[in-house]
Amino acid sequence: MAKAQFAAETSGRGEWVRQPNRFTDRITADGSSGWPVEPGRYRLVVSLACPWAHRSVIVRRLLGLEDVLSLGVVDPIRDERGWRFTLDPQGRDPVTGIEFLSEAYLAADPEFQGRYTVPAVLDVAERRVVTNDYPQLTLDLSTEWARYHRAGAPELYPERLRDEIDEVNAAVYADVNNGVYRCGFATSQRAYEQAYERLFARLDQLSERLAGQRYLVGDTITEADVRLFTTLVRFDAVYHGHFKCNRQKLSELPVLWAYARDLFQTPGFGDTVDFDHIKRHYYATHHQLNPTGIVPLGPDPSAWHTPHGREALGGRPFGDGTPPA
Ligand SMILES: N[C@@H](CCC(=O)N[C@@H](CS)C(=O)NCC(=O)O)C(=O)O
Repeated sequence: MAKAQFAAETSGRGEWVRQPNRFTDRITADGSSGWPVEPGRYRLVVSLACPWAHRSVIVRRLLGLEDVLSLGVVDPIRDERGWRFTLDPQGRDPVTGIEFLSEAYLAADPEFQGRYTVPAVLDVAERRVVTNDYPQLTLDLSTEWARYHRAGAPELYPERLRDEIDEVNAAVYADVNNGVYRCGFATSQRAYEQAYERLFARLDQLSERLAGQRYLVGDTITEADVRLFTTLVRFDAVYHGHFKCNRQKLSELPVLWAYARDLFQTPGFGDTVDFDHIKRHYYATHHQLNPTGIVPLGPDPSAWHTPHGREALGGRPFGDGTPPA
């Protein structure tokens, strides 16, 4: 991230303030937005390092949308031009032909001056961004794309639980998903301490909630679990050290650690995690936090596969549906 941009997202009190999502068009079943759901028309571009993008990778897989919405993965290391397709042959995304994600942002708005962020959904033919609105994106995959879900896809955003899911998501976003960034990117002691207190107070509250129930809302996995998982799975690998979220490690918070392992071992979750991309991205691109760019070797990821015992709480991960293949 460029220094100037970093400064632009820091308040006078040293608090990190995230930029709004600029492209908020929606892809809809009835096409009323001008962007109809259509197999093969769009491409989801993600970094496997990014927790916001990771949500969409999990939801796409849980719902079985792989053949309908293709996936482009950028190099975890950005240069000053932003996310690159350097993992692909000739350094180009094989479907859209672009080298940098910025090309798709500037095709949508030549005046755009914000950060070129993942996840982004591109219109393949026009090679332009349709949306980078990551919170709406996963909800739309659950609802607007329903016609193309696999048989047995779980209901991640069931109508009867939406209010409760939205409420949990709002708190988890403010204090946990974005809270770790507010710790890591704070530029004053006070802003860091406030973010840290809020983060761990919320984690304590979530521990209490999850002590007696297997999932956050209802008795099956939902969008709420997806959103909490993507932060928890990065916690010990990057947030604990790099972002100074270090009251405890996740692995020292028994309820949340078991909950996170339970999800990790659920098809669609752990099989979408790439610790190499995660660690290299955070430690090697935030130069203001880690000027040497050295990437730590630990922690040992094998602990994610140990028994969690959460089956004893009941719950039916996929409800009446089935796990993805
Ligand atoms: N779109 C949101 C969230 C997505 C986001 O922050 N993605 C990060 C990766 S985790 C990104 O793409 N950053 C690019 C950059 O900072 O230049 C935002 O602008 O803050």
